[in-house]
Formats: sequence, C-alpha cells, structure tokens
Amino acid sequence: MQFLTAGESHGEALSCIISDYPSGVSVDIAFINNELSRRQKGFGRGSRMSIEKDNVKILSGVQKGKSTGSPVSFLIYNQDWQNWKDKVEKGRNLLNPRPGHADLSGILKYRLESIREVIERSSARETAARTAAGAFAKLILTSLDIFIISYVNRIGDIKLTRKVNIGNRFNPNVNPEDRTLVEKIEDSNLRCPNDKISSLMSDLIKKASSQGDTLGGAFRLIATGIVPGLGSYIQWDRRIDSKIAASLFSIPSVKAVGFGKILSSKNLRGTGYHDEIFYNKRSGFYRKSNNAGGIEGGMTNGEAIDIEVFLKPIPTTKTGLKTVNIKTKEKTISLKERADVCAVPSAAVIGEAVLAVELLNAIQEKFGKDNIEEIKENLKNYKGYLNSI
Ligand code: EPS
Repeated sequence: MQFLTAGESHGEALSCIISDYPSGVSVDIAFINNELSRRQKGFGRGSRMSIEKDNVKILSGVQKGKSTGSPVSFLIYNQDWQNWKDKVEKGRNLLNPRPGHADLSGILKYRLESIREVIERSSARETAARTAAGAFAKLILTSLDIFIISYVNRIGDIKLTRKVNIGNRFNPNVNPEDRTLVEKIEDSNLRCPNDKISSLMSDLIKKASSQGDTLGGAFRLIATGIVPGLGSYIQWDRRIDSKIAASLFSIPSVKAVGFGKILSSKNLRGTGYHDEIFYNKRSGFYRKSNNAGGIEGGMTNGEAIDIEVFLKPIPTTKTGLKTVNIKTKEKTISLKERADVCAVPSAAVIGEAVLAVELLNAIQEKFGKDNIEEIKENLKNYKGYLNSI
C-alpha cells in the first residue's frame, strides 16, 4: 500500500489517500479509532489532546464494511479548527525560530513570511493521519497472525534496564501471559510495563514541566509472527531494514533507530554478537538469541523484528532557547506556544503504525497485492513449503 497525507495542524481536517489496499478486508472502524485514541494518550502531552477526539470519516474504497481494492480515502477533522478560524496571532513571536524545529530551514526553503506557515504542516499533528493508515495495515497483519507491540523504555535519564522477553511466538490472541503484558503496557500512562520505573518517569516529566523544559527518550518496537524472507538482498532499495528505518525516521523527533542489540552492545565481536543457527524437527531452523533484531541480509530471518527508537526532546520549551529574529536579526528567545512536554508514548504508537505499513508492503511484494484471501493462500503455501524443508 502507498499513501499520501495532507492537512494543517489547525486546518479543518487531515486527509489521507491509500492506494493498493487489498480487497476483501473487513474494515473495523472502531479498531482504527482506538488506534487514534492510543496515539493521543501519554503523560506529558499538551492541552491540545483534551480538545481533540480523533476519529476517521471514510470517504471511499470501503463498501458494506469491506475494502473494494479501490483507493481508500478518509478525513480526520480538527476540533481546534473552530477556535483558530478567527485567531489573531502576535506577529513578533512568529519571527523567532525554535532551534530543533523546522522553523528556520522551512522559512528559508519556501520563502515564507512567518513561522506559522511552517508549523502548520511540520507539526506532529500529521501523525494522526499516519496512525490511521497504519491501522488499516494492522487490520491485515492481525488476520495473518502478525502482531506489533511497543513499550517505552526510556524517558530522560530514567531507563528500563531489563528487556522484556518477547519472542516470535508472542500472540496475545492465544497466550494469556502475552495478553497480560499488552494490558499492562496499555494501562500505563507512559506505555511502560514496570510500575516503579513508570512512576519515576512521571515524576521526571512533572519536574521538567514545572521547569519549563521538555524530555526525549526511547521506545522498543517488536513485530512477531514473521516468516523468513520478507525484503531482499538483490537490490539495495529492497532491504527491509532500510525501508523500516526510513519510515521510523520520518516520525518527528526520531534521531536514532537500532535493530536488535546494536545500540546497547558493549563489545562488538563477531563470535559473541551473531545469532547462531540451530535446527530441530518441531521448530525448523531457529536461533537462541536475537541480536540481529530479526533481520539479516536485508531480509527477515524468522525471529521477531526487534527495534529501539530514540527521540530528541520536543523543541518548544516554555523557557525558550537563544535564537535570532528573522526580520530584525536581533538576538532573542525562541517562539513559545502550546506544546507537549514529552511525546515518547505517542511516538511508540506511531512507530507501530509505520512499521505495520512497511510489513504489509513486504508481504504484498511476496504474496500479492489485490485480495486478502489470495494473500492468505499464498502465505499458507509458503509456510507449507518452509515446513517441508
Ligand atoms: C499534535 C498537535 C499539536 C501539538 C503537537 C502534536 O497541537 P498544537 O500545536 O495545537 O498544540 O500538540 O505537535 C508538536 C508539539 C510539534 O512540535 O509538532 C498532535 O496531534 O499530535
């Protein structure tokens, strides 16, 4: 599937057109809206989130609850548009670019008069549309027993030191312990499965907020139920890790993406790092470790895809940062307006969405684009072939 988004943060609506979405998929609108609501949650979000209640209005590509194969298009209305229609903004503040944001380069590149014209599109509000597009992809992945899970493992200097054990057999529809883990993450206001660390993270966000500051952090993203051989090594642009990384880097504030153990690995020796290959009749080929994060040679290797994603702190701080007024060139303090203190939990949900789109693309490349039953049959045949080796 390919998609484009449009819309400004305080415009009437965000919009999206998805092409090459297979026919025959039951489009569960409640599921899509729930994904949008998951993106809005998280301790540290700004007051805009109490104004919006994001949901999709589907305009095309779905008939009687099922996709038709024609382009799917939808809108997400901005409730705040009503409040902004007649808003008169103080001009001077809008000439003070924020370090870390698109403001200065955006003005220079597009020859704009005010930072407002940059913010409206560079705002992370756009990720609402992408989360909904990702929800369309997830609807298919779940029906193929592929699951995506994310949790926050760092806010500022508070870290979850131990990795939660999630292997390729993780399936919350079947295993009660996997369901319990999902519930624990969803119940935490920071998407962190450890209560003690979660409360330390909350305290840190409260402190940063009272000091007029913001916080970055990291999240872990895992996809399970993955067959080997998605992506390819035969051309550089077909490597699945490069596609997933590119999509994750398109989430605002993301500054590093690491597969498997690479970012936390202390000693990079080949004999300790690589996941040795074993075989038994029940599991076929398998590994006892997953330091590669489920990808070798630009292809999935049958282990869970395991990624860590790092975010810089939000650039809009209440105290402001040193900058220069773009008209007068005088030293000043950066633009101040409503913003999040910390958006790492939301970024984790957006990470799930962009990973879902990339996985669906890799699946469509190997098993067909047009119809969900055709994809299921082709995947089943491939699994049969793998079991026959
Ligand atoms: C966001 C909506 C925005 C911001 C945030 C993300 O709303 P507003 O600007 O009206 O407060 O809260 O975007 C940023 C902080 C940013 O720097 O891009 C959303 O819906 O996620």
